[in-house]
Amino acid sequence: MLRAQVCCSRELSFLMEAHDGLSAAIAKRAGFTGLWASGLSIASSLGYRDASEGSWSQLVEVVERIVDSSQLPVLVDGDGGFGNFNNARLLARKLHQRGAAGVALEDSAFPKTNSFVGDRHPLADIDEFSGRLRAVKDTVAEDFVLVARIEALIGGHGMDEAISRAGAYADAGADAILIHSRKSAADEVFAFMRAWQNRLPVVIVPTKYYRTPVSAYRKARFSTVIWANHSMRASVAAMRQVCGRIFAEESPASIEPNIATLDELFELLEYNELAHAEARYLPQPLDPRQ
Ligand code: SPV
Ligand code: MG
Repeated sequence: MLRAQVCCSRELSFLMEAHDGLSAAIAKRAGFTGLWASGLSIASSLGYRDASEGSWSQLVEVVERIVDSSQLPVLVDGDGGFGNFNNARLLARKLHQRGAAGVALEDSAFPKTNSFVGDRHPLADIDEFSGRLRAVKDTVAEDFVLVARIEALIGGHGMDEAISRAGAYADAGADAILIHSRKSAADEVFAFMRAWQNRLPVVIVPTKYYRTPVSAYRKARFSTVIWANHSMRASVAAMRQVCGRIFAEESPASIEPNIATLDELFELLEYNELAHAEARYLPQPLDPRQ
């Protein structure tokens, strides 16, 4: 249950990025018990920029594959909800229908810019964004987790703004707060945690401050850490290398030992289950000896 992982557990929990059914299956095999359907990673895998270029319906389609192939609780990066309260509640309802366990909505203005791109990060109006949260809460089932993501620190609006937004979003019914920071050290998120006093569980995304050991997050009583884009970035590095080598050498021979075998792929996606099902459900050929 995502609710247990994000909102209710006393233990620090982890969500691993997935951007398609394959990356979801790999994360599950590694041992992760919950996934983050990353907007950046999904956009990248579709060849879009993380700038509201993909549509909400494309997101919903990808999330369905992530859910199906992993059967894990999935928290979806819903950006700002793709519009106003009406678009946000429609998105949440569709994500719920496709099996997602929750959505994170961020208070950036539409069209969004990835938090690590540029310096121009206007925020949504606090009351208007709170209305989006309320609309989602009023629309989807009780067990669907709503995370309110605050971009005030990313946009340089300061800690007071971040705290006052967190308070408003808690009042609007959010189940947890995601506080995002682009600093290379974790000071900002720790300062937020001290000021916030755990009024709601707090989720973090240590993409830039990756050197901080997770023991520090446990001690500070964060609820959830999201590893937001690492499988996608790993695949970019691997695909670049493979494409470059095959192009240059006009042969895959030198990279063959370093890539997944076909048998690994078949095992990962459970081809044996299909073989068993075929034996059970397809008419079987007659034994020629009979
Ligand atoms: C994502 O994974 O799309 C996120 C996290 O929103 S970040 O890219 O760090 O903003
Ligand atoms: Mg995102």
